Amino acid sequence: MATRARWLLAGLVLLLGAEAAAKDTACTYGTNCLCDRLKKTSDPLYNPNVIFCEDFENPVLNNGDNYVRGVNGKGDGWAQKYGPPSDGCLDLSQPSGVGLRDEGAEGRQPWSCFNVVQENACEVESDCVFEGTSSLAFKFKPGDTGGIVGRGAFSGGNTRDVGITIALKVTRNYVSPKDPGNHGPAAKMDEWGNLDQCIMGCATYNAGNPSWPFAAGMKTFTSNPNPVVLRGQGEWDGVSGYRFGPKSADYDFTRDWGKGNWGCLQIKWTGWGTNSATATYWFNGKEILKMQNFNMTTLRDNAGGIGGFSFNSYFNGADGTQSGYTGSTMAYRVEDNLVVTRGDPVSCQAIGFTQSGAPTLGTPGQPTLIP
Ligand SMILES: [Ca+2]
Ligand SMILES: [Ca+2]
Ligand SMILES: [Ca+2]
Repeated sequence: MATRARWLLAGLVLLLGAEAAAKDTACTYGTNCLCDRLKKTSDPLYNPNVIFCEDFENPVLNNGDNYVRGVNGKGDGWAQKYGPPSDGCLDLSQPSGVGLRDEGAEGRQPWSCFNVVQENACEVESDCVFEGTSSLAFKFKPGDTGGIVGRGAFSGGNTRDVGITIALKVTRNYVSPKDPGNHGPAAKMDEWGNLDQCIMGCATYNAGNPSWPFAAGMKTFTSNPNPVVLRGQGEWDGVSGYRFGPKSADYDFTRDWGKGNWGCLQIKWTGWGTNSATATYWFNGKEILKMQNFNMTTLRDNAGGIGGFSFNSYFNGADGTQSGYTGSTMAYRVEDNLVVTRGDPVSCQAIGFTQSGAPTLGTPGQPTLIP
């Protein structure tokens, strides 16, 4: 290679090295994947506020297929880090005993309820990975509720200020709770705190809701937290719950996201547990929800802040409770680059999205927050 070309290449590498992680770019676990970069002080992406990061690049998270029934007897890599899965995600037809039923919960086994997937080599579609070499795919199997597949803990324990950024996708064959004629089912997103704080989007709250899947709910208040809702809508359930979500003018699944597309969700809470908490949500960089003066002083669970979350994909059945996923073929919800900070959420660009264009507002609407 000519000297001049080498210099140009070196310059290009330097330029690229200064940029954020890029969608569909391979990386080497432990070296230059997103979570490696966020904690490396010499990296432009370094962020000392990160208290949880998962890019699903650790190869041991992807070893569920190695389980051989009756032979192995040890939990797989996912189960050791985040497991075991619980409720609807456990296949009770598998052998009972410690560490057995959760083995192979990850992978392509018929009883597996999720799969750490690789590009062009997964069970549904081909754009399986957002960034790096692997993503997390929750499986929606016909008639199966799915559920919690593991639990992540924040370093440093509870926090009252939390920023969340995540890349999300549902496959094109996914049957959404908002699809016509399918208003009964609803699905949960990942759950925060001790499960009572379903702040990313929650089951029956989002049944039939245009703001699916981000119609959310919190429980265990003894009185109405009564926030000032500056964008979106919220309501007290009169008992112990407060539910909230975007308005159609600001977010509509079909218009602003759509099946088969990757989207970037960012969430920021401050002052959790105080009398003046705030919450702001953005989708693809556009503000979709904003609440202030959220009085959380009567919150019973997680009053001191939140310290972790559960990976979840619980799907209420057509009966609204537990008859499971209503689609006729297995579908995925896929997640990648989940970053949690004790402060501002990292940018969508930092986790691999390109700068989004100017937001377009749709026709105002009034989605119903069904309990
Ligand atoms: Ca990844
Ligand atoms: Ca796998
Ligand atoms: Ca991809």
